[in-house]
Amino acid sequence: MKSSLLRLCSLAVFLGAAALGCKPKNTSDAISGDAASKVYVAPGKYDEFYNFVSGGFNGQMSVYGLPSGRLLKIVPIFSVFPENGYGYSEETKPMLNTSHGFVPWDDQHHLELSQTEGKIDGRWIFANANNTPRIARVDLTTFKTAEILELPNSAGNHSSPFITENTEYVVAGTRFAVPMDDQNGDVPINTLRKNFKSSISFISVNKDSGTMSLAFQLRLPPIDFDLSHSGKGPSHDWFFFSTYNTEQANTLLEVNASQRDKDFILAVNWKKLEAYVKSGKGRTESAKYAHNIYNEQTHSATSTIENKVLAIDAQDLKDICYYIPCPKSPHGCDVDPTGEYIVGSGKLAALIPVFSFTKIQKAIAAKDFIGTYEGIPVIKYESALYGEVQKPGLGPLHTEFDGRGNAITTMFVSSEIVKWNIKDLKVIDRKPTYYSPGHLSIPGGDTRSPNGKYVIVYNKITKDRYLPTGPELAQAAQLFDITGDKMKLLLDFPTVGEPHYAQAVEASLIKDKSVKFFKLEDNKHPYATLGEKNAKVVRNGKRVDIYITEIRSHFTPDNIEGIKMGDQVYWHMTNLEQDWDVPHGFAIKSAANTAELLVMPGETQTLYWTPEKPGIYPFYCTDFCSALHQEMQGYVRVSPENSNTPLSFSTGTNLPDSANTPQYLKENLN
Ligand code: RUQ
Ligand code: CUA
Repeated sequence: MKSSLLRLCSLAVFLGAAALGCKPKNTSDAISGDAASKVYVAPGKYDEFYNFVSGGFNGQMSVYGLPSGRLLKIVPIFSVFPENGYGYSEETKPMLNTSHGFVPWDDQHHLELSQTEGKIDGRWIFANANNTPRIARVDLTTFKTAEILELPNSAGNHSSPFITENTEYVVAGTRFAVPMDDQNGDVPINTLRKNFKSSISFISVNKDSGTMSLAFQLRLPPIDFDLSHSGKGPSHDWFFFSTYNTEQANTLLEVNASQRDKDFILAVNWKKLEAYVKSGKGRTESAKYAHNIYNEQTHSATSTIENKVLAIDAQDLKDICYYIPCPKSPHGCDVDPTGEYIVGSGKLAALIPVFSFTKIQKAIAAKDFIGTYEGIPVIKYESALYGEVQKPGLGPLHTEFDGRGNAITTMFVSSEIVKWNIKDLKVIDRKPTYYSPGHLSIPGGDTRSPNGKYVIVYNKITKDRYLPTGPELAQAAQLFDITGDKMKLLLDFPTVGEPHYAQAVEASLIKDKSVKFFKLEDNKHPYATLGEKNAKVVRNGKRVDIYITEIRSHFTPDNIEGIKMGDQVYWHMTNLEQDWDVPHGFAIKSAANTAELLVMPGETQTLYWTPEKPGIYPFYCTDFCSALHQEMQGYVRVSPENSNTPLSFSTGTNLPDSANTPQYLKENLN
């Protein structure tokens, strides 16, 4: 206990001193003279890259253009989004359904673009939710969340979503060890070592449709997975995971999970594992998890609860899993473009170990193990090690590659990025960042073919960088030119949410495939109204379906009477426009928790409404769609439950009662 406390104290002193001591002094010095022209994208011109940035605690993904740093879009994934009604409309609510019910907010850390032969193919981007473990697939033709798959037997889904080179699998490692879902979880917390397990989920991805399915889960000893990356080229069949808490502590991990000098990188031969599963080696366990799919034809999501998972134990398979000791609580686990070098970044280490895939294979063949950890062989550190980067900086977290034989690593504690050569492990350059960088991203920087033009760094702390905005400050991204030996800071801009991992890709791979509007003739929504003449209001007992259309600049119908108290009203809003960039909105007064919609051209979205008292309720369009946008409005009348107001609806025919015409209008004064 005493030694634990001592360690904690010395660690705190070390981290504190480093954070103070290394804060760069003169921040303006760091900017090179021609920086502005390098990031200037003239009005009307496109950026060269899309930058997809995780939102952290906002649960969304944001999309920026690079090099300008212009925010292009926020794509809602795991949290409701009032900007476009995601999670509010009847069609999108099922996307946020889980085995625990509707979850409106999650924590999104990592993004991974789909790949073909180790190169980004621009089709989909995968995202993880940590808190209620899920993996999502975003379609890059619509920039919409197309699918969300919940993961059973997992908690704090951090080590995900990392993919194999042909997007065969999306892989997700659990952060927390937990009792398995089909076991009694009512056990003392300090029986972790006996009653808890860790799992890695393998999610298969359909080559054509992208549809995901939980193929199998690998069960492992109860240690925490942090990050991962798949092998490439020669190491294609392998997956690598960083772990921490090999101490198997269940309390005060800050101290108790920093006891051992080394934790592990776990190497998994997923190809062999897949073969074992195909030969029937798994067992079926009961589990409960949601699988949500958005259908672009019906413009609607469905949520299905699955109830089985195939599980397979690492300890039973002697040639699948190997632990490699890695110093000081490794965080990032990054594989270079050749697939030969695996970089483990120990958060508390004063060096960066680089492992060699060839040496790992030799060590496995020669059984060069120092022992086993709960039945899994542990390779001797020196036998797996290619070499160590000495004195790289303090607090290495993440590494990306420039495709020219160099790696760039973020140093959280010493607030810098450090460029080093993979072959000779020599530091080439270091540049301060403002402050405490987490992830970094080079376009294609974790694939076989990076585009080494820029690195963009995501900082955790901004302090004095921008105008103060109260206690909550934006995080910052910083863009560096990395084409020369020396890295040059070009731009720094605030971001939304808290970025963790990000990906970037040449815009040319995505921009021309972008959907401009949904074709009305393809709209298979069961409540679509494909022309104004089809607009109607249909009563079925207490349920009222309003088939309503929007086109510049009116609703059909825009006068509705005969709605009664106790009715369950569904406003099915179809946007009839067939042109790019003409959404219409919908807002109705006092519509409880779903007050608004935003509907894209050709799309149908539904707002559920239960009137709260008899009266007149105005509704209007919320998106400035034309010069007469402000005129895009209407009324609905709600009568008592027992009234006999007939159901009626119209646009343009329910003219004002002439008995009440004001004199001014009668005289037609202008
Ligand atoms: S993490 S700042 Cu959630 Cu990827 Cu390293
Ligand atoms: Cu439609 Cu404004």
